[in-house]
Amino acid sequence: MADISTTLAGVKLPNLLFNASGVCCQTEADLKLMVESESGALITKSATVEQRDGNPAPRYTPLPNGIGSINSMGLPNEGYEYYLEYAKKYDYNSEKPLFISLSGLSLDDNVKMCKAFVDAKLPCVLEINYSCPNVPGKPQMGYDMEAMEKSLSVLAPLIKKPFGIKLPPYFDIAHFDQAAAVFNKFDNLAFVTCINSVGNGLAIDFVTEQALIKPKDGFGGLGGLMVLNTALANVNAFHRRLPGKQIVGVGGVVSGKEAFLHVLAGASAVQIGTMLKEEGPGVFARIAKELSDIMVAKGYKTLEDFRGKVKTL
Ligand code: RRO
Repeated sequence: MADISTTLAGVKLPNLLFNASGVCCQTEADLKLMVESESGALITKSATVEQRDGNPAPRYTPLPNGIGSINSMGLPNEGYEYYLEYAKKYDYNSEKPLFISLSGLSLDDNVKMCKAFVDAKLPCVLEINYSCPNVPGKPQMGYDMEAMEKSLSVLAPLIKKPFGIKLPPYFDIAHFDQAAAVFNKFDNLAFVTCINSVGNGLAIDFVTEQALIKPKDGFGGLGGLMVLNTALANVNAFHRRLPGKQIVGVGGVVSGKEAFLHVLAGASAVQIGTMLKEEGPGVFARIAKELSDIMVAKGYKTLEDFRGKVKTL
């Protein structure tokens, strides 16, 4: 085996792979499956102050030919106190770090939730979700640079220790520049997670001529293989623009090969969403082995040997 361990936000992970928030992480039963898997860490479902049922079903479906998935879950979660209690009980000696995703519906909500976690003085790491595409009437904050800066200027000093943010995909070089200029103002913003699903796609069944999911007239976030290249571009764009910060790559990882490409683009850890949902927690052992085999074949001993070293023409 090659060494696929990594460090994220100052915390050691035995391997770089974990779940993308939203998959296999809403309930204690889901989180138990993550603990028992060969992932290198685990992250909880994005939490709001109050419990939410989310949008009506069908609200997730894989798309034909392995191209990916569409979802409009609508932030179903058990409420932040549930995840706080879980974090208080968590066995931090397990060598599998715990990340907590928070997605307040307002800055006040994020302040309230962050304060509760800070006051609990736990070794878990916060990832603030600025990019849920699926709450009707709530635009993604990641596309509003001023709102993001205002939010970070309140949350970063409150959290004090290293934390991360989950970003939507950006599609314009000017937007990479603007977002990076904001993020570089906050020293304890330790990592950015790129990318959340590509928002507001539409999948239609050819035969029935019907949208595949029910919420929002069928509009939902796209994930899986079809977003790989958008994800790699976002990982690399922020790797180049955020010196001293880390990137968590997510999007399009179906095998060791895509995990390898995320690290080449600059990722320090890699999350898996659609493929975890489709294959189950056994995906981590498979992809870890495939990545290790690729590294051995290429003569790389550690992730540092090739992280961010994509060659340009
Ligand atoms: O729950 C969701 O609908 C959801 C969230 Br919060 C998110 O951040 N990304 C996504 O694709 N779905």
